[in-house]
Amino acid sequence: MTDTIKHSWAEPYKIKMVEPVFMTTREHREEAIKAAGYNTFLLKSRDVYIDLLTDSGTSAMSDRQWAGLMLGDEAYAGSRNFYNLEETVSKYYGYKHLVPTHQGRGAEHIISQIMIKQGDVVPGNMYFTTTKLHQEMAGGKFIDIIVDAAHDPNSLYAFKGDVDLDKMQQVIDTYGPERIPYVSIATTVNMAGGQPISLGNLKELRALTHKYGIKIIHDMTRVAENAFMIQQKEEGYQHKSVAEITREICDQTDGATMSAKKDAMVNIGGFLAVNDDEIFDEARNMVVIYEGLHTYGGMAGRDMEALAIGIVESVQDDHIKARVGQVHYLGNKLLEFGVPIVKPVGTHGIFLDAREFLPHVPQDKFPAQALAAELYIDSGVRAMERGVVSAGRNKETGEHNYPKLELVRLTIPRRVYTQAHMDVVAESVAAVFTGRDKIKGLKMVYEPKYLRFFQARFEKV
Ligand code: PLI
Repeated sequence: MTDTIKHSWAEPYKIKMVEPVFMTTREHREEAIKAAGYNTFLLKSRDVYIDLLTDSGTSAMSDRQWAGLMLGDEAYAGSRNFYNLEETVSKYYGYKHLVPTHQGRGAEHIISQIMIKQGDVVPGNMYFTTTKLHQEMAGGKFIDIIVDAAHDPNSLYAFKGDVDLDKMQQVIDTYGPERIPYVSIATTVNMAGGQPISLGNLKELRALTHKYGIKIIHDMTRVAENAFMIQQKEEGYQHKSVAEITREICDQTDGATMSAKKDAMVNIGGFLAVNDDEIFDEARNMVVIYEGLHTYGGMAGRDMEALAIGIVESVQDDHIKARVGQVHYLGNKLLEFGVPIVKPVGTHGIFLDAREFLPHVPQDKFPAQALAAELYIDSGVRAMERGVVSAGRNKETGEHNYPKLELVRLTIPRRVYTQAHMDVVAESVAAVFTGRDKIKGLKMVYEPKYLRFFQARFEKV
């Protein structure tokens, strides 16, 4: 890391092009969110001022990535951009084989179908929506083995993404290793509030699973952010670069699914990467059915080039320090305002604790969904529900899953917004917090079968 800026997270870039956004009135926003069924996913982006829905595919590419688009080799087979991407993945992440996919869930689909059989169980450090659904659709059952602290928004434990090794041992004892195709380990646990796993814990998990011949599949969507937190907080890693720590994380695992739309700062893309030759062979067979030929897998050549460049940029210490620094700037402002958020502050966004924010709204009236709608009405800031709506229904009983965490995620796209935008967001959240007593819950009036949070519709109760 360069030391020209010692005490600030200021951005290591300057702005070359801008995209105007629209300012709207409160009346306009009240109409817009009603028309969207109080679901921020159903708003038109034209009606949004500061878009913190997601950090997925919303980052600003660098001038080098844009230049990379011009080097697209759009041959159907054997594009040179594929080989460049393959070499980059191997150099920075260390995985032997690469199968490109159109985005992360494409890779999740393929690995789940290859590795999971009916009746299997898949332990993991908290669920992610699409990952869990693909595991279930392949016949598996997800079992949460994350440390208890991850479910407590006020626990200050530094590595809330850690696995509880006793829980892992219990899963092995209960089901037997033959029913565990792999352990699903995310770096930067999204649903826990963007919380990191420590390398010490991952190495212990590696030792335990190795004893039973169980593989580890890594959801490496935000691995560089996790590596930065290890550098900052884990004993013994202060003098290692984010790139070195990223590689060390990947080396503990047997394969990975990647949504390149996050860490790697492309607008679309992803991949499956594995070390096992046989799994690779099957994955290459499957990718041609669902994604595209194995040398493009749903991505254009130019997208693979931008991705290869984005991977290199994503592990630069100065970049990641500014990226996480901006998230922490917003988090610290909200803490100063006394707003309840998940602590410690994570790396890709701030998560409002809707239970504590709206204690008078019961979980079956969707407090986080209602809070996200109010925030939009107040300032045009678009956030996302990460609570009971996202958790879906229990596959066996049909009841809502009631997660301990009922959160609203303010997700920060990379290299897109300024410190002044963060101030507007913080002030708006504080204003909604001041008027919180008047906020009422919602009822669900339309519920899609899969991943309901994307398209569900609500009305005010
Ligand atoms: O959106 P995809 O299909 O490229 O990736 C799915 C996916 C997998 N794992 C994790 C940890 C994710 O965060 C993820 C997608 N996340 C989205 C879209 C988000 O808004 O967080």
